[in-house]
Amino acid sequence: MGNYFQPEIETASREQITEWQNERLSKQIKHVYDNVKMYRDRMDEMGIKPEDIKTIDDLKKLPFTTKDDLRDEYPYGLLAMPLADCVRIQSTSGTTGRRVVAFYTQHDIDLWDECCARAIVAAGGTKEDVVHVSYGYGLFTGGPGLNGGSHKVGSLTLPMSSGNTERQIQFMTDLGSTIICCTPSYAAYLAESIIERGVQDQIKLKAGIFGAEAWTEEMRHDIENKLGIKAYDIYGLTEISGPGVSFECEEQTGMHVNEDHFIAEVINPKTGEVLPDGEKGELVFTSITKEAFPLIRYRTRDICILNHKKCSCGRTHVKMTKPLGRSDDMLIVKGVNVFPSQIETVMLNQGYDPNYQIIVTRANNSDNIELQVELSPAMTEETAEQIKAREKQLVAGLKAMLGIFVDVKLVEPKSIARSEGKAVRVIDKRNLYQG
Ligand code: DLL
Repeated sequence: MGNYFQPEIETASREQITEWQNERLSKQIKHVYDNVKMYRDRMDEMGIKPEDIKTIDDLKKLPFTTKDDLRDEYPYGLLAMPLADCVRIQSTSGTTGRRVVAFYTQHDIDLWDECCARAIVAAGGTKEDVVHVSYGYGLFTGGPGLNGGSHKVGSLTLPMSSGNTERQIQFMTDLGSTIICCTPSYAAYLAESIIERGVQDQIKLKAGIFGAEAWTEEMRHDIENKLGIKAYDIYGLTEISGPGVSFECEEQTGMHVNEDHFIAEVINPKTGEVLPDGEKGELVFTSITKEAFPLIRYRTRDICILNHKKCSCGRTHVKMTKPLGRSDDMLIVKGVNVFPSQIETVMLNQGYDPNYQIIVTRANNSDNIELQVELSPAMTEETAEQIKAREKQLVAGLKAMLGIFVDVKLVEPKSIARSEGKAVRVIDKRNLYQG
């Protein structure tokens, strides 16, 4: 049996969890019906009244919420509380079209922090620990989420944020960091940098909490061996709060969803039909305790499997597998969510035809994204200098859109293979998804 942050909740009986979910769901539906026009209109259209939603079995009567809804309602449309009652905004990367802006009341932040605290305690964290947070701070939820969780646990929190590896290692050795929170790719990079500097024996790390992007079991073993730690997975998304929607326990066979706050369903992404335990499909969340930004049946586009089997850690909340893929074409490159359509928009705006290929690779634990774009026939008349200038302009446009460097290669017209069916736009050589 492990340690829990909130034992009575984390090990509650199924009956108790269902009771909480039923009660909170019906309250939440009334809250969104009263305060969010989009939900009210949809329910009115379908002839559903808040009183019709009494238990979690009624959930399937309600329509899904999608990323497009978030875009259409940007920025305030889905806000369910007066702005004056909100204390925080977090956001995903991307431009307006794809950017998600989530709002939090103080109560929302408190619950989010508790979810992250559960993850830290599950990884062995206590108030004696030094929690080194190297997720980005700012609009990204990683830094603020784990920071808040660490405070709740009472650990000494090092709000490092990302980057500056030299300083990270310095603090880690000087201040004796025991738990590191960052993306798995940064963890792997840190491990290599520590080995390169020969300072392994000055590192006191015992555990890592890694998420925000896909990572394989091989990567887990590699990080665990190199840093001499146990590596735990953590999952979440800005729309639903941030990290801590689910987290791994010592069994390391999937992540417990914090079911007292989020109802998880898995659906067939094509038909929307709810699938039974053990079947692979798209993960859908309903936030039942969020005040400011409650989403009902939000389609995450993450593909996974749910499993209610008893866990040796004693926790009773349902487990989800690591995401096994996406049901859309979103890529996570250097921790940034990238849609091919964003890249296409920049290209088309600069006068290129939509003949391109995106190649993602990983070397030395660092992602690289290359964009090959065909010159249009007229452009082939241009001088080498003009073409260089074009390349630069495209790099700058992509940097402005995505916030990351894209290695642009302008190629001859008709040199990118045409496909007979759906164009193959993305070649992801990282093979991060398993199963
Ligand atoms: O990545 C929140 C987070 C921060 C989670 C820190 C864990 C740690 P977004 O930027 O909104 O939020 O991206 C959410 O990232 O839909 C998944 O596709 C992916 N993702 C998040 N955690 C994992 C994970 C944060 N453990 C999107 N494994 C999600 C695989 C993950 N993919």
